Amino acid sequence: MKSWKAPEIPTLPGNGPVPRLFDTASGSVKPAESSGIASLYVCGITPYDATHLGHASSYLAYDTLVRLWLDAGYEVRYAQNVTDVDDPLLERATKTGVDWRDLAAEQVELFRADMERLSIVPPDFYVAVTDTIDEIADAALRLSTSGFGYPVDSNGAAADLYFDNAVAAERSPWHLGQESNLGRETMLELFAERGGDPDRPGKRDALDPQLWRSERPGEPAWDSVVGRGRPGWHIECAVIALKYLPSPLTVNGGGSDLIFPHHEFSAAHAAALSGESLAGIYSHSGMVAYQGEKMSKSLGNLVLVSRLVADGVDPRVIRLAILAEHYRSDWEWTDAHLEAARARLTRWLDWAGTASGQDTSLLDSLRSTLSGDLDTPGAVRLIDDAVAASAETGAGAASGAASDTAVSAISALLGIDLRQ
Ligand code: 5CA
Ligand code: ZN
Repeated sequence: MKSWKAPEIPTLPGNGPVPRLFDTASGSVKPAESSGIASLYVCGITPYDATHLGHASSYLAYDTLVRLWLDAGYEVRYAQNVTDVDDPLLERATKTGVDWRDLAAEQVELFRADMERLSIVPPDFYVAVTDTIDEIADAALRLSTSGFGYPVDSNGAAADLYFDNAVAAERSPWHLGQESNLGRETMLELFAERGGDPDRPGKRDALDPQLWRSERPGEPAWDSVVGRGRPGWHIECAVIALKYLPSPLTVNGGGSDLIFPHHEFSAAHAAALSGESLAGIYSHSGMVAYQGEKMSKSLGNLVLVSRLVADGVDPRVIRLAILAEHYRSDWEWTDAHLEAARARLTRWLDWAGTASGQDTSLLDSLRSTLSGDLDTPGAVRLIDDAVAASAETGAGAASGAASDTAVSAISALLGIDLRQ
């Protein structure tokens, strides 16, 4: 599937350090390094109610990682999916009386436009689940025939397929909790909340996730080697990651609401399929709230990128408002964030208008700050300080005066183009 237009990234002198990134599985900050290509899989949208600021903050976090990898001199390979067949999408389509395919296509188009406006580096592989059904069914079959999967009867319909967590713990480099480090009680709660079915009779364990759902009346279904039906959620991302990227991934990323069950079981399926861990680092971005609760499609408390832009907000202001928060923190969007970012952009633009010369001092400090777990608020402070110092003292590199190199660094590393 086509992705979107890539932003222009200026070339900077020299290379930055390899970025370090917090890994949920080990609970530590680790170098996001690779001996070959740096590979990244980021979970994409379920295409309805796109693109809200929570989505934007998650894709912006991994955009920053890609920019730092490129600056470090790495070749990057990046894949992202679109969950274009899933219960919540089907429910929304039914409720609003539109065809689920039309809803998905329209929302993916809006998402692409928003990503382009926000200067987010596109994935090399932008992959719809509905274009990958055969590979996912093949993987479900392989898992079943090799003892990792088993059927569960479904009231007259053909059986559904489930993944056997206990077998995987014995026979693959994965065990339940490896990625999330959660206790069973918490897992059971989150599993029920986030699309799982702990109480389904016939499962060997309440937390075994579904690999394949056989056709139900009124639901989309595809003919496949495991019968007519559609894929389970976690196997989709495992199969797309394994198909398009070298294994193990350097980084598997997404919002923290995906830590369990989604990334735990994507890791499980991938380990059973490939014999290797899915990723070296499991990275998660924090949740953006609005009006006191997590911004979510189900609650409807959304601020859409396209709405802000239609209201005349410069996309750089949206980007800057999000970058001022650390990607791992949970925070609440308010109009004050927008106002602060608007004023900041104005100050930065005035400063950049006076740029001259190739002084690299700000570039050096941005590189070293950002490489510490994507510290964008720290980077924003560095630029604020330079701008403030230059306003006070007038001239001279040490006084924070703008250089052409500094302006290019802000564009390449933070994606804020101050030259227009
Ligand atoms: N299609 C699946 C992943 S395979 C999915 O979670 N789609 S989504 O549309 O619900 O979310 C897309 C991405 O945005 C996910 O990484 C999710 O964690 C992130 N996200 C959703 N809501 C928020 C929020 N309020 N704040 C931050 N990130 C969010
Ligand atoms: Zn996913």
